[in-house]
Amino acid sequence: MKIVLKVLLIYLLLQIGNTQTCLESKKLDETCGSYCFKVVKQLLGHTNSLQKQVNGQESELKKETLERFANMEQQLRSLKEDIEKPKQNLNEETVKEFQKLYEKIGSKYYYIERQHKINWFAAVHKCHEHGSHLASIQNQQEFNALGPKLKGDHYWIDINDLGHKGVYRSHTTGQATPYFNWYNGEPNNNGHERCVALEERGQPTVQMNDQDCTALNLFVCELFEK
Ligand SMILES: [Ca+2]
Ligand SMILES: [Ca+2]
Repeated sequence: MKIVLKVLLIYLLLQIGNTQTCLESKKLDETCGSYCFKVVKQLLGHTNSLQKQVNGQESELKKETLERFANMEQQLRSLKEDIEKPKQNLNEETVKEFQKLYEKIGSKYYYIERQHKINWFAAVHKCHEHGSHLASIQNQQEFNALGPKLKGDHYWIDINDLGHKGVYRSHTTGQATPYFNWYNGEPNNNGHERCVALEERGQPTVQMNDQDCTALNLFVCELFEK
């Protein structure tokens, strides 16, 4: 009899689940008899009480989890700031180091690359990395000061006619180029020549020639005026 009762109790607990309703109590009473009903009812009461505790703990757990997520998000944000900050400082430091390489020639500061030859676009980028721009010669005085420093090779400057063929502009300002000093016969737009270099052709100083922008040349960067 005791075994039958136990099996029945387990069955009923499984069937009834978490919520006790009047209907279920009635059904239980009919199925189980009054003694059994009293015992099972107590057990169900205990189960419900446990369930409430579990529900309470679940909501606490949810709250705690949300708080943890918020905390993690804050930590990630702060970590991101920490990572970006030194990078910014490093760039500023790098720029300062690069700018030590600039020399005053005439009234402006220039960096003359004498080893690595790159195309015009890469030269634009390289000067930007220094916090400067490709040399933008404004007048005869600047040309006279810089020219003698550029020996034996081709050096990119900021003049180009990439926008409209034959209309030369300064890449630095986007404005029409204020000063030219072309070799005789240049610019000749030979093939696809849209970028300008200073070059020496056995003359006492360099002069301008339009070249293919993908040609590999040395280059001159110039610091922005403060
Ligand atoms: Ca041209
Ligand atoms: Ca040319």
